[in-house]
Amino acid sequence: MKLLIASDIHGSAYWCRRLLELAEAERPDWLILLGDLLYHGPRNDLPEEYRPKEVAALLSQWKNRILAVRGNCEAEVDQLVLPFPCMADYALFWTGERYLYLTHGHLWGPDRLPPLAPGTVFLSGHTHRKQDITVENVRCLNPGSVSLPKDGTNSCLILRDGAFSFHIFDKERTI
Ligand SMILES: [Mn+2]
Repeated sequence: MKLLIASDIHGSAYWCRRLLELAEAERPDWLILLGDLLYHGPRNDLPEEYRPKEVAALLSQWKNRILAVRGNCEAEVDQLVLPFPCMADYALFWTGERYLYLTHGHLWGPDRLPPLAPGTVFLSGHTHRKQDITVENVRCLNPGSVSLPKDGTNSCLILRDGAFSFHIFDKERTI
């Protein structure tokens, strides 16, 4: 099982293309998106090539391979333009080895964990900062933000052969 896990695209067509280019190369079983897909949100600057309609069209090409949860910037109308479910507050995903609890991060986070079965990995975005910490025996991972990082590097997360690793995008590429 290979998973590509990303969060906080925030309507950037450029970074959405970079993410999908990586997905084409990695061929994950699932592309997991932890919310804040289309809109920049009032607290953020506009990301590079801010074009929500184009992001919706790009993500639609991966509709059968995307598992998404709702971010705090998602609007009800998003479900009308995205051909995969995007409005759930959380999802549980079985990798074949363990459960992943997937959520955006504004409702639950490493400092406010939901009740989890032992061994479950907690995955959230929202802070736009990469994180890999263990809280009360729960591993908590954050892929950072694809488009608007607050820790200096645009990033996502890959689960490959049972191990998580961060993917850091190099910045200076046109696509
Ligand atoms: Mn966000």
